[in-house]
Amino acid sequence: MQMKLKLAVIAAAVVLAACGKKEEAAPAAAAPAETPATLTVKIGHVGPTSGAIAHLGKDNENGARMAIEELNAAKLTIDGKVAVFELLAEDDAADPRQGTAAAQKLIDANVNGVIGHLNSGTTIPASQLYHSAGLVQISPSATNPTYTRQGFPGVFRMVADDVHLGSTLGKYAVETLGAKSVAVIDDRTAYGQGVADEFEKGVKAAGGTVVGREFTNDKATDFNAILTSIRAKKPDVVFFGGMDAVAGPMIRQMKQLGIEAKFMGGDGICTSELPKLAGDAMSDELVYCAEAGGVEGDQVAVMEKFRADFKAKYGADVQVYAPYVYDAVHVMAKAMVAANSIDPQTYLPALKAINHTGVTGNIAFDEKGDIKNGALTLMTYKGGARTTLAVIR
Ligand code: ABU
Repeated sequence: MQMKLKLAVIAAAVVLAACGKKEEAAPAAAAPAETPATLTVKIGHVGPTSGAIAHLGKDNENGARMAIEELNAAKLTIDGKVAVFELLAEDDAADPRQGTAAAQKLIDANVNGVIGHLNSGTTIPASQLYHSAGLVQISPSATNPTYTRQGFPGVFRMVADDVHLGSTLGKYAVETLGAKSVAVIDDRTAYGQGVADEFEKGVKAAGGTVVGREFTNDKATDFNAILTSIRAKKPDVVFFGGMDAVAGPMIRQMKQLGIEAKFMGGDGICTSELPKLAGDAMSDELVYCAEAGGVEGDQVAVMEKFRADFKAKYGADVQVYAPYVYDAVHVMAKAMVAANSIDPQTYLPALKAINHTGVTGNIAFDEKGDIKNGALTLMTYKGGARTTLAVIR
């Protein structure tokens, strides 16, 4: 037994010695490559990705996704770390209550900034919550002037507002289309009513007459009663303050009722989708509208490339606002890099001072947060596609 025990001890010692020798003989392992520290940057986005204008909400959201992918590929450094941008996308269904619920969700998730919302009716109430939470918000498309007139330091708008939009369209109706009388319909939303009021003022200032004012809502599909009333007044132009999902069926019903007036609207109807929504009622040069932004000169090719890249990536034409969302994400990131911080209150001064040439042109904001030197693009539809008539500043 004793001998067996001795042998076992010797065997164990040999194994241990061999192990030790092996370890000693192993070449020194190379130090593992240091992984650079990362910083997660949460960007909130809100738009209506469900409901009648989901096509517009998805357009916006894809604009944000495209920018986020590019930012991540660029491996920007903020505070000595590689910034990893994360998109937190929420749906507000263009409904003011869902808008504030979505805003609260993003605030609770501690986002570092918000791009949105798409509609004025959701953007304005949500802006109160973002302001109270100390967040920065850039709306790519809400055009009601109230948004930037509340005295909130953290609000920004990428496009011209309804005062600019409505008054320009009113003047255009009288002076260029030669309208002597117009009828006005709005959908009673913050955007629709506001832009229609400004259109009325523009028509009157240019010497035109408003022969009728009617109301509908943003979910309506039957306009027979209001269009019949308008037909009796024989206007040269029917202006609609609202979105394309309502404008399309309205244009169809105008044709059914034999109304031959031109149809006008703001940026809410000035979409790639409108010809589909209006169907065979969409004849050439029947509809006039304006996008609340625009590019000229060398920037046209930049915008065209963006549109081609967007279509290749998402299999859909840009509706209206995707390029403005894309630029909004980029200017927010640029301000973070300039301030070397993702804290909204720290990068806010850099955003206020931003000067960036994006796909939508030069981006700088005035003291209220509105785009400086904002453009409008007047458009009509020919062959079922948007056709630019003029870019106006
Ligand atoms: N600007 C047109 C659509 C968005 C809005 O409600 O303002």
